[in-house]
Amino acid sequence: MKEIDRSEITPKWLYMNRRQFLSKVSLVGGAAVLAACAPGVIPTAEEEKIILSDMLTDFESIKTYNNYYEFSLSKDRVHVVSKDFKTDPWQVEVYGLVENPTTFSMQDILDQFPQEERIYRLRCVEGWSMVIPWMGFPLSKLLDVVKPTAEATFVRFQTIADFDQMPGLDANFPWPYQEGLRLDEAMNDLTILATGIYDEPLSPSNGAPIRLVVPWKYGFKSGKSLIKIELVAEQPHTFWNLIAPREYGFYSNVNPDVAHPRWSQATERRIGELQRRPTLLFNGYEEEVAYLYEGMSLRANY
Ligand SMILES: Nc1nc2c(c(=O)[nH]1)N[C@H]1C(S)=C(S)[C@@H](COP(=O)(O)O)O[C@H]1N2
Ligand SMILES: [Mo]
Repeated sequence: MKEIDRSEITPKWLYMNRRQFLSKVSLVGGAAVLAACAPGVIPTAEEEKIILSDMLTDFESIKTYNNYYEFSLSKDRVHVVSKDFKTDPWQVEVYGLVENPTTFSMQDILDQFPQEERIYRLRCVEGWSMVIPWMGFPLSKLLDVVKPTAEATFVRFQTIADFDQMPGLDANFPWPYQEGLRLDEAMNDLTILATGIYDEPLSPSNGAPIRLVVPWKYGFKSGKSLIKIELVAEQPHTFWNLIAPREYGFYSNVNPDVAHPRWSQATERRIGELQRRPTLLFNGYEEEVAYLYEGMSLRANY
């Protein structure tokens, strides 16, 4: 009989030792947690409660409860319809207003950019959330290689639209799925390109083989299965903004005080929990990103 590996049945935070755990979760916490993780500082019971309140979402839910419209509009069908999605060979073309336009194969990317774990909250604009242990690397590392020119002000992200493999493309939407960030948002250290979750390569349902993750914005900004990254001078069109401009703005920062026209954003349902919990400004990453929006109305720039 094959013995069950502890890691198959135990949430990762339980088998990591406490110190490792605290250093890793620092990224999901707020100010109190960051303070608690300074070297030599032991968190108070109150701080530890905040840390433990952001427990990782179980891997099964992360892989089987998905928004990925190119495959299916039903969250619980995406993983079924996408399971044989071919992601090898795969290339990501980085071009536009850059000194060194480069087409990276997935192998180039894994060879050139050391992968690190980033545990982030993910908040969908629909009002549910997860805590996901991504593997990936800061997008800024890749942009440093291609060197945006002085005219580059925005980054446009384009994801794959493969009619042979993606039945959801039959739906009448403005394909391909596109997203955008201001260049300074793209350069922020929290913005990553993810290639794995829980020490495994991304499943197709989560955006294999490489996807964007911008944890302080609603989940739809984090485009899956990227094939193009273009540096541009003008704010790019984005998929959801084209469909419903009054409902989905370019910025889409998580904000409990700015309601969606059809529902409140004040609370969220964390997958795996029964009670709703309060939604945090910038999804809890205010300390890291508030500087990007100084002097800007977050209501006008929704
Ligand atoms: N290409 C593409 N990327 C996408 C989507 C999509 O439909 N197509 N859905 C977005 C939405 S609405 C969310 S909430 C997240 C969900 O990511 P997850 O399924 O990995 O949790 O992916 C985003 N990226
Ligand atoms: Mo979403």
